[in-house]
Parts: sequence; structure tokens; C-alpha cells
Amino acid sequence: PKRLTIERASAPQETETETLAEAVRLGLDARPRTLPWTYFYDEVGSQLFEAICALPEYYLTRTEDAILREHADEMVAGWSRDPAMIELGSGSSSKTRWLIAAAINRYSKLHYVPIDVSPAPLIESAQALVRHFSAVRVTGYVANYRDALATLPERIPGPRLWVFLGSSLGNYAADEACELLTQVAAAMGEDDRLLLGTDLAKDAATLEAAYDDAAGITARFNLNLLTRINRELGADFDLDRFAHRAVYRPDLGRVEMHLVSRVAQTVRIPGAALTVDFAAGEMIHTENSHKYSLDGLADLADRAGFAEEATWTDRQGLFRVQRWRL
Ligand code: AVI
Repeated sequence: PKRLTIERASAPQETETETLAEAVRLGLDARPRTLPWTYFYDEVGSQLFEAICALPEYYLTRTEDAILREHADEMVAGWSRDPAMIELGSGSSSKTRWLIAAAINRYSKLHYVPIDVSPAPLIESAQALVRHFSAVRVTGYVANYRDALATLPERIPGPRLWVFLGSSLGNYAADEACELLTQVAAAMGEDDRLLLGTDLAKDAATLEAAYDDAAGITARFNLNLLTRINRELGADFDLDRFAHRAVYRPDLGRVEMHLVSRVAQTVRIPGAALTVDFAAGEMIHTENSHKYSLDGLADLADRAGFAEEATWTDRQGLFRVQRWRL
């Protein structure tokens, strides 16, 4: 049988320009001005995010990687036969390799099901995985979480280990995060488990450095949103006239990213039928990255219908991986 299949479970890219136009029209016309973080991940944005993951200031990726490396065997343990491993937002799947290796070691084989909206990293990492692990079969889905969660349970028989790493949950507002987890819970069976990686609240200096690195990669990641709007909607954003800002809001439990207009200026966005007058210093809010407390996580699990089963952290207590059950 074929060891590598890629399917598309969400509507293709063309309809997304419509949605981008809509999002830009709504977000930039409102006060405070906003742009949705989901549009960061075009091809360049996905590459910049991979570069962020390797930055010295961005402790999240290497910390989670070390937790997974150390505890992968316990994380995949507990089934009498091999569970399928479904990963939400797999990206390059690099950290997941520890789990894949541990699962193969324990169950001799693995059906790995990565889901990502960006086809390029999904296909590349799936090809690399089947080359590297002879006992793995990969079914990749180019899809958003919503579409994937609606269709996957029927297609991938249980038991399943659902994997949601990188504190990706943190980019959702509290209500949306709870709604997404509730959807995951609805897709899960009794024997399924969810492995969730989340970043924890900590001092402002560490957090703000992680989101405003010295090499300026995160700034480029944030500004790339304007490049994308220029390209796809024919806008005339001048990137030199916007600055990147990251600020930790302990009151709201999140790091916020903004783009700040350096001067008073007018920007035309024909594809969204919009002209925007920015005052000097005016901000566009582009991302929230929530930083959890242990109580906050327990509360979230409870509200979404989960029970915490096991928990792993690093020595400094920066990051946490939890295994949840229904
Ligand atoms: C993907 N997500 C979890 C990243 C985060 O940390 O919120 C995105 C990111 N934004 C700036 N740096 C990284």
C-alpha cells in the first residue's frame, strides 16, 4: 500500500483572497485596528516562523523539544494496539519526530496524520518522514482545524493520539480556544488522548525578547502581513513606515504584537475597497499569544470537557506538555 497520501480537506487558496479582503476591510476599518494572525502563514511567513523557532530568544520550541525528547515514551504509552497520531498544525513536524520514533518503538508501526493549512511544509515533512521511518504511513491533510475535525474521525479509526504542540492554542482568544478544544473533544473517542503543549506565564523581559528578537526576524514576520496585503489586494503599504512592537500584558495573560504607524500616512487597499488614514503612532493589533497559568490550564480542560491525565515540564518551568483524556 502507498505510504504517503496528501489530501485537501479545506477549500483551496482562491477563495481565501476573498476572505483576506473581507478581514482587511473589517479589521482596518475598526478601532482599534486589527488584522487576523491566521494570515501570517503564507509561504514566506511560514519560512520566517521556522526561523523564529531557531532564535536564541524564542525559548518555546527548544524547550518543548527537550520535554518531548525526554518523555516521548510515556507520552505515547498506554494502548494495547498502535494508536493513529493526528497532529493539528504540524508545520515541519520536527518536534513530533520524538513521538513518532517512540510510537514505532512501542507499537512497531504508526499511522501519522498531519494537518496543516500550508501545503509546502506538509508535503516536504511527510516525504522526509516516510524516507526516515520505514514503519510509518503518512496521510496528510491540507486543511484548517475546523474542516479537519469535522471529517477526520470517520476516516481515521481509533484509538488516536491527538497532538497539538507549540503553544499554537495560545494564538486563539480564550473563547475560541475553548471552542476549538470542545471540537477536539467532540471528535475524540474514549480511548483517544490529546497531547497539548502550552507556554506558561513568566517575567515580561523573557517574553518580550521572545517576540522581539535582536535579529529582527519576528519584526519581518509581523511586517510580512503588509507585504501579503500589498501583493494580494494591490495595497501600497510602505514597510519602512511601520514598526514592529511586542508587549506583554500580564493583566490579559498574553503577549500582543502590533504594527505601529511611524508617521501620519494614507494607505490605499483597492482589493478591499478601502483607504486608511493612520495617525502617527497608531497601531494595528496583529496577534495575541496567550501565556497560561496552571490554574488557567486546569480551568480550560474542565470547560472543554477534558480531564488532565499527565503533565511534563522543563526544569525552569517555562513550558508545559499535558496529556488530556475525556
Ligand atoms: C505559532 N505561534 C504559537 C507562535 C507564538 O508564539 O504565538 C507565533 C509567533 N508569533 C511571533 N513569534 C511566534
